[in-house]
Amino acid sequence: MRRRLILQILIIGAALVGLLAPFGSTGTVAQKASPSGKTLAGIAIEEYQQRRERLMELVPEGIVLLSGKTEEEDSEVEQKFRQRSYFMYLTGVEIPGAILALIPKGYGPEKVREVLFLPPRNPARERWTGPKVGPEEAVSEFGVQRALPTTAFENELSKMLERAQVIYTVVPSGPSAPFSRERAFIERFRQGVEVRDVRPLLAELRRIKSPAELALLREAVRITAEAHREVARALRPGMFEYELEALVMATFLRNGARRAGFPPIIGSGPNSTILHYQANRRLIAAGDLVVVDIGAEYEYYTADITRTYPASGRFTDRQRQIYALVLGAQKAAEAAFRPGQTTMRELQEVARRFLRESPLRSRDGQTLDRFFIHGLGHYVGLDVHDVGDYSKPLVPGVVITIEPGIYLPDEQIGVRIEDMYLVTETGLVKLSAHIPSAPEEVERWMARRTTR
Ligand SMILES: [Mn+2]
Repeated sequence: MRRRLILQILIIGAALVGLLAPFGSTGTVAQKASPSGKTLAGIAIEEYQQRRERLMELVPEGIVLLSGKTEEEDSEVEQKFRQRSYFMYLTGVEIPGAILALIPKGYGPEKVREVLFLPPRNPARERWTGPKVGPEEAVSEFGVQRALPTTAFENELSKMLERAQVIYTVVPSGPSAPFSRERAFIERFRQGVEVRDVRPLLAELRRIKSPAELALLREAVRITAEAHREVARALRPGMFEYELEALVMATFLRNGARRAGFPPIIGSGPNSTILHYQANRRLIAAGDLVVVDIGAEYEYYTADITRTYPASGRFTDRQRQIYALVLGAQKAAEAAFRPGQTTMRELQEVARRFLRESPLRSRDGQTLDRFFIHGLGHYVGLDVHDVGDYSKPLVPGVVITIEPGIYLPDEQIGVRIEDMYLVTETGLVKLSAHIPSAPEEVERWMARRTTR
């Protein structure tokens, strides 16, 4: 339920020289999948090659230009580097300042079809940040056809453009787009060349997850389930919300997650009714409900799973009624699902109707669907709110959340239950099914709490 900037602007050509940042470790989950034995962030380099090939098939008449993330220029303190999701999807490369060019028709005497531009190596800098892959090593390390220093980019680009009529890239959008460096760059090359947005094409590729991606997502779910178990065992009145946040983050990192896929939401009492509550500063009181909406990011794939806990270990009657209704809405959506036919919007309508038909009311007599104030779910993947068209039927290979919620501020009752599902040929597979969600199961889970 958090709105992240999932479609961050990709740069083409801007900031050709970036500082070098840590080159990420490779994972263990999907390493078997690579004939060459080489993986980048848990995905075989052959799979990255296939992704680039599939994109090139979609744009035979054009070229694709994508820029990776550069180092934050206005940040006082170095941040951990996270590659932009679109760039990561096509390359697995985590070197700041990289640029990818795909030329389906090929260019130059060798008819090269893919070029990765990397900042030249900087030995003095590497004393600080560790050895980096430079253009010389990139062909073997990353499985790209050709690698060149970013200093050669403009020169090469004019050769690539000789036979292409269309540039596919991430076209900046939003209020600041006209002032962006990306826009200025596009304008320079606009003469005689059409610029189109590559995002819809990439979003459709990213919507369907490969077996290797699913393995990483399952690991992210496993780690997130661990964190929920720790929360259920530790939670009691008199704790601060941030103590649970600390437990969650420790569990993520201890289990090999790179980071949280989004800031953990630990909302108790009145905060349980604030959808994107992230301050996590409140002292938890007896009788509170505590919404815990968390997701570990394993390699680049994030989980997103919410449970709502009674701080005292038992739901009150009213809390239990609301909780059961939310759970019922989730089950109604599950039951209505038909692979390859149902859309997210239809599921949403099923859940809404379920809430509307309940005899339960708010204090002022309204039906409770009026207090389900967000969408029922979303795709999950490289981004927590992953890309993909929501008007399309949910086909095998997509991974979604189903997360109904009811928020009653004047009763300090907020309940959200969120699980992750893989769509298969036969229906939904609930990836987070092993995390208790029935009210009595949650209470039993919490009853094993350690006493202090
Ligand atoms: Mn979510």
